[in-house]
Amino acid sequence: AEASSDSDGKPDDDDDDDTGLTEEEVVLAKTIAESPESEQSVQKAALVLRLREGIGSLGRILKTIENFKGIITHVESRASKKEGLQFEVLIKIDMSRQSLLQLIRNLRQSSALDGVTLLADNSVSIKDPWFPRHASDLDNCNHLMTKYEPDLDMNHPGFADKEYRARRKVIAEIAFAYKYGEPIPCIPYTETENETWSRVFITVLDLVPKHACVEYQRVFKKLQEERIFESHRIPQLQEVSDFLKRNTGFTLRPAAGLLTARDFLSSLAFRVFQSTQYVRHINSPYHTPEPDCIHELLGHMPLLADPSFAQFSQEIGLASLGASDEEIEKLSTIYWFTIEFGLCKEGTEVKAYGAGLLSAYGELLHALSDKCEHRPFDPSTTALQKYQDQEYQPIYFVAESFEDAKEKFRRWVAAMSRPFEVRYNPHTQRVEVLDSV
Ligand code: HBI
Ligand code: NLE
Ligand code: FE
Repeated sequence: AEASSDSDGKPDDDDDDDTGLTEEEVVLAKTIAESPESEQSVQKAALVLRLREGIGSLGRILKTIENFKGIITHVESRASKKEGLQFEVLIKIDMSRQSLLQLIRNLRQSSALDGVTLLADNSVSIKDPWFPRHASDLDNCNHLMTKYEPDLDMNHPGFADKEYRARRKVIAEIAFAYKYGEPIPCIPYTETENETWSRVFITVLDLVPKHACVEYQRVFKKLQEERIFESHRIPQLQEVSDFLKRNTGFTLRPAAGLLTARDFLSSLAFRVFQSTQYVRHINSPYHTPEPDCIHELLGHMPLLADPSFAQFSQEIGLASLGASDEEIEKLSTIYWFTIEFGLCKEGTEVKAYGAGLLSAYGELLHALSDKCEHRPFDPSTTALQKYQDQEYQPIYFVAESFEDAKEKFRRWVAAMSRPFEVRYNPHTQRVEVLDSV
């Protein structure tokens, strides 16, 4: 860029250390380097290296790139006009973002080099952002939010409980180590953990007939008949995942905690639900702001086994792939006020279908009382509603039905800015990208 072409006073016309890549591509290289998603996935990158002492050191440098597991696809060198810098070398590499960043750090320390510039490869375009294309790509989507960590948050009920914190670590490790296709490890839950489950389960069982929507009740019964839901023990994620698979094709994968909204939503596109596996602290059984497996199991599982609801969930996921940050925020808000805290009409009555209500006895009663406000679900206004996740919600949105919510959601998504369409192919289990321009 840089000083030399500016200092000679002439316009910067593709001589010197400029390799003919546009400014746009350089910006793109930066966004790739900064994007949080694709740490493990292989990407195309191009580096311009300025060699200090002739081409002789190139061999060593290529070796270094190979050591960092980069696959070199192109090498081009030319003499530099800059004084003291004898060669400039353009190297195109396929490698994971993480290794690329390590490589660049390593090269910058080399005395043989006077500079390293990262450029984008022409084949990477802005219209083609990275997002998972197959459920196995979700192995790369494990980015946690730094929220509700019992280790870090003094208000967490587990903060002062050393044993609880150690337990959370063990269970989180299982999720971090998990890879697509593996069975979900079984957790032998402790007596205390099963006791916490029992308390919540019994209260929910009591309220379901009156307050839960019929779809929830239907699957809940089925789960009881199949002895997956029992009051004395926490179901294992694997058996619940098998149950979902038989009913709607949804499966579970273990999540270490609260994922970023982008990672969390993208899984839904593949009918994969990221489920925590740890249990809330025994001291706060009836309400916790963070998701735990009691919330996932009692709140989410019944409706993920309902075909219409499963379809709605997947469509939110598909809409999130390649969406902008602002759109992700809106989709999260819609997720929040439907799947998490949604109410729906049933004849003249209002029932709960949101998982955060069906796993929290206190809030379920609150949501159906006159202490809060009910508004009709309408994606364009619901998507803009601010919310907090600490206390009971002051506002809930009421859908006419799942079918109606889906219809309205589809019309709203169609107006999103994405320059391409995505479609899930159930035969290959891949997301296909269709250019619409
Ligand atoms: N991560 N594990 C997990 N569980 C959630 O329910 C969850 C999440 N990350 C983000 C998130 N929910 C919300 O932003 C949703 O509104 C998308
Ligand atoms: N408040 C819910 C519960 O206590 O079960 C969890 C909500 C997670 C978003
Ligand atoms: Fe949830």
